[in-house]
Amino acid sequence: MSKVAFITGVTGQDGAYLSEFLLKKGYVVHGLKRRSSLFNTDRIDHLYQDPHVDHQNFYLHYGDMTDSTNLIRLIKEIQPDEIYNLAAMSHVAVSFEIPEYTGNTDGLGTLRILDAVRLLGLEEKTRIYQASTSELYGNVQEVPQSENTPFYPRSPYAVAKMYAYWITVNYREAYNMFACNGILFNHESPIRGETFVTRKITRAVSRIALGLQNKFYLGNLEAQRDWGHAKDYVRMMWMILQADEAEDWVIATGKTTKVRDFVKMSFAEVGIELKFKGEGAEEKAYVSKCNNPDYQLVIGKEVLVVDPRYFRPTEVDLLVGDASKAKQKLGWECEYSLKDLIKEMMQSDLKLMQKQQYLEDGGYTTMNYFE
Ligand code: NDP
Ligand code: GDR
Repeated sequence: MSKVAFITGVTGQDGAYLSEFLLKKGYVVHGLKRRSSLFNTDRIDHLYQDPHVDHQNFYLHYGDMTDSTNLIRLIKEIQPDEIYNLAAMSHVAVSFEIPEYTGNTDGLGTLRILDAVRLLGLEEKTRIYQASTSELYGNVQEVPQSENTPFYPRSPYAVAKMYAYWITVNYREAYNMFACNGILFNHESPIRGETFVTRKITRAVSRIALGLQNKFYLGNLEAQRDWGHAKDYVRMMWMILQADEAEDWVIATGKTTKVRDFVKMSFAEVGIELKFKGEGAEEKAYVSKCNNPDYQLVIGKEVLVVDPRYFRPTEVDLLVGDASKAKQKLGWECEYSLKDLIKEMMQSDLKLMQKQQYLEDGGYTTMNYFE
């Protein structure tokens, strides 16, 4: 019999990679999808199966993390062996704009999943993975951060995720449920949301190299993040639920990089060198060398400007994770380096931007570029 998984947040970056991973392992996968006015299934369209044919193993269900009765009904119908709770309002900066909604979805949403499993008497059958985050460390108390580092959340998102973390631990201890937190550090990919800093950078650098855009704007260039590849991280989500005991796990590469250096590395990937001038809100970056004959960039051209509108009311300055426990006990290793990740993201965005340009040149579409 195939195992059955229920993934909330199936339309997101991790939901898409995890669905693909579990389907390859022979799982039947059920995903929770919010109703939206557009399809919003781009990341999982390649997995879609016609519901009118037999032997379907990938199903989508309408639902929302703020709707308890919907979650209870779905879990009752699906009877999952494993639940991966990935759904969240996941943008830290946006959580300052919509803090109550973020608390409801990211914090109480997790309780709704746990309590549905308990109410339905599935405590012994269903294992639960909770998408916890390095944002819990916030104002860091220790470098690198491990499972034993104290939390100090610095955004409504992180505070909501802190509730989710502890309610997961509490349900494990109170009801003997197999419920685990994966404390994942930043992980990216070519299908990362366009407003997270890595994807914003690789999209903008691609457009600048192709001559489709002059410059772009970022906030804090000094922030340091431990960036990995989403494919390595979804594999670990699965490993966490196959472990002998329910525990909490840090997943990270152990290397940290400044936003500024991610920008440099992305430009370097297409043969462009940058020079930074000024400080803080005054900082700008210019082209200092262009080694790629395909790109006609003038030396001295301004390509990046710091815009304080992207600064956060409270920032997380330095994240770097210690994943020794996962490596030793579960044998997890990253397969991708940061350089591999940037190369893959740049190649993908260059192709995407060229495709959009062809369509626009042919009069088939208007290009939207949101920063
Ligand atoms: P995304 O933002 O790409 O995806 C979030 C998913 O949650 C989307 O499918 C979204 O649906 C869904 N969602 C949001 N609100 C609701 C709601 N109210 N009801 C139902 N579904 C909802 O995030 P990632 O894939 O990057 O991250 C997955 C999880 O891991 C998140 O919980 C995130 O907070 C956490 N995390 C992510 C890290 C990272 O670096 N990527 C690191 C650590 C933790 P829709 O498509 O309709 O918007
Ligand atoms: P983060 O990711 O907040 O770490 O949360 P994000 O990519 O948004 O920011 C990383 C760092 O870059 C700085 N930054 C900018 N960020 C954005 N988005 N846009 C900008 O223009 C910009 N300029 C500088 C930020 O200030 C920050 O320091 C991600 C999400 O996936 C969370 O859901 C997840 O929990 C954590 O990673 C781990």
